[in-house]
Amino acid sequence: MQVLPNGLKLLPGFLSRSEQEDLLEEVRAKAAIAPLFVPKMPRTGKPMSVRMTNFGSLGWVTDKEKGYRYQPTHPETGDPWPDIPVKLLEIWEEHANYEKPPEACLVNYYEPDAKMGLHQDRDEEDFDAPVLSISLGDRCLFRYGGKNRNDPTKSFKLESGDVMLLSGASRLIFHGVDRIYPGTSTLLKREGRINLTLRRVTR
Ligand code: MD3
Ligand code: FE
Repeated sequence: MQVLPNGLKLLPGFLSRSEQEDLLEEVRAKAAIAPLFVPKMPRTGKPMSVRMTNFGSLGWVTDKEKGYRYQPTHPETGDPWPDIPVKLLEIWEEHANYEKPPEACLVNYYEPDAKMGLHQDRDEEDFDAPVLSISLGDRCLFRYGGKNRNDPTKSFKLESGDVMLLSGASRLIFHGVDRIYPGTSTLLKREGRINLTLRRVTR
């Protein structure tokens, strides 16, 4: 495990190819029930370039009218989110070092030209719980800074199968995805990247 500045922990190549394939298969099956949706920015309604869905008792959604929030149902189907894959619960159990299980698994799907601007994750009640991220598919350029937007940033590449743990000081750092490198992984059927983030929302 690599520990980067601000206590951000990286486990490169944590998942084997066959573990990635199994996980992807499960994500695909669950995303067929809870389809990817286009998140819209609060107030402006501007679409984000990433598409999303969620698994778990709570899912992160955003739209023009109600903004960023967690809710128990899919914004378009109105159905409860599918369960979090057991494999992901096991990874949390082993590596999160936190007594309660995750409530949300946010699924971000990046087309080759998608990105995510620098932001903090502050929509959870519980900032003591870590966030655990798993990358699948094409490589990306991940950027992170400090707790203030103007703090200097560093960037590194995240690859398919990498796991990242954001706990302690790293939990409230600014972070984003500058770009995807299309065609750098053969895991997905087409170009693009999937990121799964496990979070505890309530205390
Ligand atoms: C650092 N996702 O969903 S994962 C997000 O690759 C998000 O899709 C990115 O940022 C992605 O909010 C980055 C790594 C990550 C996730 C959550 C964090 C880094 C984080 C929360 C706090 C600090
Ligand atoms: Fe984030």
